[in-house]
Amino acid sequence: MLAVLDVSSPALARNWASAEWFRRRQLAPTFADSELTPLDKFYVNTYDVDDPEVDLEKWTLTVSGDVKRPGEYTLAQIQSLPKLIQNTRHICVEGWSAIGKWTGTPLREFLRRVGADTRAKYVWFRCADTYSTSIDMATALHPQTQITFRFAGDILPRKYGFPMKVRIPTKLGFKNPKHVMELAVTDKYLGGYWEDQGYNWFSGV
Ligand SMILES: Nc1nc2c(c(=O)[nH]1)N[C@H]1C(S)=C(S)[C@@H](COP(=O)(O)O)O[C@H]1N2
Ligand SMILES: [Mo]
Repeated sequence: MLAVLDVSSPALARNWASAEWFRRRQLAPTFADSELTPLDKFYVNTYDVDDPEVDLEKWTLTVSGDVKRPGEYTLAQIQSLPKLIQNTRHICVEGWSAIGKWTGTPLREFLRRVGADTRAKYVWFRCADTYSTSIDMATALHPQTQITFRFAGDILPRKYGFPMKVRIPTKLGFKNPKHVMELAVTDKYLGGYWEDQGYNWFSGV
């Protein structure tokens, strides 16, 4: 059964108001279209496979943990949320960076719709290629943290994370999960693929 996307509460609104503090102080730079990295210079980085061959017919985003409306969300449901286009820089620890145009919905808007408990410490992501990462709640509520389904004006290409990635311009590249299958709101520290191998968990830019 599909969960329903709506409803807000004053308690959650207070939490988002406190997230304003974060918004005012730390916005990642944004760029003009003329500054976008040419697509043939936009690297693909994966620890294993570039395309885990997600079947869109079967794909849903599983939402679990401390949320009022857990369950399976379709891409159509997520795409019906307010959209935001951002030109931001992706920085990989392996020594490359690139400026891209990403379209999606603020993650905080989605968290609001699913009734996430924003007092929880973390949001954890599981990907189709078994990659994973997790972020602090303040970053999840940051206005530039985006559920992304379009890149450079097109459907997100498979090698860049089809059907959905989470774009976090305030974090290093490895904390931007591609091919996301599950999102969990939790107080439990669940680390991530590279984090478990010693990469700094916070890794802000
Ligand atoms: N599912 C998944 N997401 C991932 C990775 C991965 O291997 N699998 N690699 C990370 C790393 S290290 C980087 S730099 C970026 C690369 O994103 P891009 O291939 O879209 O440029 O994806 C991140 N997200
Ligand atoms: Mo990376």
